[in-house]
Amino acid sequence: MRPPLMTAAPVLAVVLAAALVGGCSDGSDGDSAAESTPTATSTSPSDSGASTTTSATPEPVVRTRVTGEVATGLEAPWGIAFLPDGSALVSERDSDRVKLVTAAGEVSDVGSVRGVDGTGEGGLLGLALSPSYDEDQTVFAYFTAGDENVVARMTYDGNGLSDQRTVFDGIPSGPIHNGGRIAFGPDGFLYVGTGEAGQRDPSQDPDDLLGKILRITADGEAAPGNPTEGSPVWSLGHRNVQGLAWDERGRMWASEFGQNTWDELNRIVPGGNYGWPDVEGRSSDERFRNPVRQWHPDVASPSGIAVADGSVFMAALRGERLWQVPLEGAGTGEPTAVLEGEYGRLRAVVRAPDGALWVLTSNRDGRGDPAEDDDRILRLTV
Ligand SMILES: [Ca+2]
Repeated sequence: MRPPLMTAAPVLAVVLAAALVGGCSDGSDGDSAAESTPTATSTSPSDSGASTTTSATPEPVVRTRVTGEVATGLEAPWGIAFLPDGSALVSERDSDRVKLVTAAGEVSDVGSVRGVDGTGEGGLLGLALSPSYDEDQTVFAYFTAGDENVVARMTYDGNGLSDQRTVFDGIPSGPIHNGGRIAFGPDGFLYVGTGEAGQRDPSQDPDDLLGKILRITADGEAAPGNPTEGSPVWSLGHRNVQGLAWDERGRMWASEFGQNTWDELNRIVPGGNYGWPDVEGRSSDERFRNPVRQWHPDVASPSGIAVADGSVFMAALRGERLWQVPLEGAGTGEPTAVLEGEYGRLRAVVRAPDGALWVLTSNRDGRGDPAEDDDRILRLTV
């Protein structure tokens, strides 16, 4: 099932490489350096099977391993937001319910989100906690409401959900590719990953909300300082963004589903055009920003991402594994994978307040092969 455990030597090499940031030979700024580094392709086009093996050796099992199951018996959990006390709110895509999961593994129901009406990949998707939750007890949710996807805010007072109010709407929905991840950035604004809802043209249209990363205020207005004043669009040319995270240097990362050839991990810059549908994965077209890493969909199909311990972690649905992409200077080190085939489809990964990673499985989303205890939340130490 897995290659034998490796020694700590590769890990040491990663640490050393990270310590030698100043010694990187490219000497240029992050994006262009990463994009022009030949080794920044995780899999070569001709050998996805072989490269899977290559990528899995050495595995970072010395550093990242499952230390427990926080919860079981969930139904297609999708979004997760940690509360100040270390418990988490978790959305279930198809039940419209929000669950409270404590660090000790107790699961309770805190209520439903009103107006969720989604089919296929739609439903109750991302959750995010207000940066000033201690004062306002506000939680944000992204969900499908019939023919559109919306962002709503509501109050969670420790017992239940109330005062629900839609703050952003009009994102067309579809049976596939509804995006759905939302997250507050270090700047205090809410970032929203949308999909293209199965349509090709909207991603390159700056006036269309599909195929974008949006940046809005807590009241749903276009955030000040966006590339086009008054527009919520932060970046364009995306296909289906379901993972958003920032590293310790404040750089923004996003995962994205490709069509048939390349899934992507992108470094997001304001106004950046990431190519879809004109290009999938890397290209030499200077109009578009290249992914920092790319994978074939059979080993990836990425949803949520998180940054922890100097790496981007990426939950893979079809790939049924957790990718770890070490951040090294201006670029990234060779990705490695853990949990390959062990827990099925993985929907989200998030860093808990205690530093552990929580990983949500997605085996009851209609495409998985659920075990009796699915879906689960796994706890990993990094
Ligand atoms: Ca792209």
